[in-house]
Amino acid sequence: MNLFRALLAGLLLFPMVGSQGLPVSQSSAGKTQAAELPLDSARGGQALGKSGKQPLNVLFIMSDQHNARALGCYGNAEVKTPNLDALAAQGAVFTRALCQTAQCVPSRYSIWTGRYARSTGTYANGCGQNAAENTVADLFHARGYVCGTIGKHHMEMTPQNHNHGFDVVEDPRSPWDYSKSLPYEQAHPGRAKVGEAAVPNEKHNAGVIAQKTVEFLREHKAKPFVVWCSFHGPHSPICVSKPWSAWYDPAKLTLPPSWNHKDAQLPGMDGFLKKSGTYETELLYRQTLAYYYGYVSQIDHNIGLVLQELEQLGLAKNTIVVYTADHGEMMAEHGAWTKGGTGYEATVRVPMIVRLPGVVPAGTRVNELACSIDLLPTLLEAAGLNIPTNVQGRSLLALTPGQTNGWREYAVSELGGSVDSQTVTFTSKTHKYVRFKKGGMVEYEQLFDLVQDPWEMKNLMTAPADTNVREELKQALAQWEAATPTAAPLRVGKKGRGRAETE
Ligand SMILES: [Ca+2]
Repeated sequence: MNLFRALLAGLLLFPMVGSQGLPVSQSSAGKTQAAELPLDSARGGQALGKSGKQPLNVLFIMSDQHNARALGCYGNAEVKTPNLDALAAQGAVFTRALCQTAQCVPSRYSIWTGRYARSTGTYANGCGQNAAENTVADLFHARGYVCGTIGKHHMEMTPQNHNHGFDVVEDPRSPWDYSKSLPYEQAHPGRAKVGEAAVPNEKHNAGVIAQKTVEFLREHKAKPFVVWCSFHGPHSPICVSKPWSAWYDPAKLTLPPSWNHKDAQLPGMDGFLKKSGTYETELLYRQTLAYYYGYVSQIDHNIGLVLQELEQLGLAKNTIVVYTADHGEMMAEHGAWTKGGTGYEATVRVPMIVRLPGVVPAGTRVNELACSIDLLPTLLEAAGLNIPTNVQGRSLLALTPGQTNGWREYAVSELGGSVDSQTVTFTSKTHKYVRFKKGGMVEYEQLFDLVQDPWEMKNLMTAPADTNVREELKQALAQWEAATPTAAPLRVGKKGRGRAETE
């Protein structure tokens, strides 16, 4: 048994079994009714009172389009993220965390279900969701938890899917209405609007979501709860309130080394760059980076307010806190903003921080490949609940620094309307293979040595010296594809068809 699990076993009142997770209770054939689910542990919601222990709460904080390099705790000395840095110092930072789909809806659904897009059928924005899937809220709600989602969820919420198990659904403002309602300076022409917001933080979307989350905590502090606090930013429009709008001097910021490197052969690159906006000068990159950092800092401030409330209510010691993003942001890498359908680290790598008092030692840094689909089983194991057998991620509590316990060698991200037309990014600890498919045909490939070339500026696909690595990754990808259940796309709408049409 590793360190995290040993500490968790001491905290909980149930036996631990092996390194593959807790005993499972559910068939992969479909959703199990709540009544069929057995009690899991002394800490689970229905077992309240039997053990005398409080159940574990879940505070899941996420943002939209946060490049992992834009965080102090991930090594950036220019952006100011004191609250997330403090959270990281109190728990674990997963330095190599990858989302499974670099697009809103499929990535979020993968997080909620612990499953790949090709297995749920929610491949892209515009796809529906299969109500037979179990989401995080379905699973915790069945144990007596009150589950709330505050802010961006981007899902279909219907009577048929019981709001995916959420008792409370609040999305205070649509981000798109919000973008239209606020004037902003145009730092550059193009779709990705950038500038100073006309409203203070209290009326800014980020501030409103934090306040609503605080209100949820106050109202439900006596119950076991799961709250999803989900910010719309730093996704564009990059509209930043004072004072954060003026925190960063564009002239003093460091652009990523790849800002002037563009792969002209990359499929969809023209449309991608057009969508990013028009950046004729280095100054425009710098100005946009300054506002992006400002938006990250504004969100960090609001996360601080939520964490402060958790502390003041006496809930911090008994709440697992997670911070992540649905995907990254190009952030000037390869000349681009937003994300497009690429497999670059800027878009598929995400921040991932987990604080679990008494279980995850402060200051832990884990360099193994972590995935967004690992978060659901992590929450379930931490709370002492069963992990359904069809969950494809693994609890991160199996990891201890320096002790990998047979952890995965590869991580997969995919993006596109179907398995025949998508970008697949297949990452090992040292390399990355990216395959662009259209209509069942491979139209482009990339291979990067992430150790020698962390900014991905040298495509090694045709380098003779890297033949073995390339073939190893392609074979491993083929094995993964053969072993992973594939569902038909669920109603791919207009937005979900094209790689470049991402949100
Ligand atoms: Ca998104």
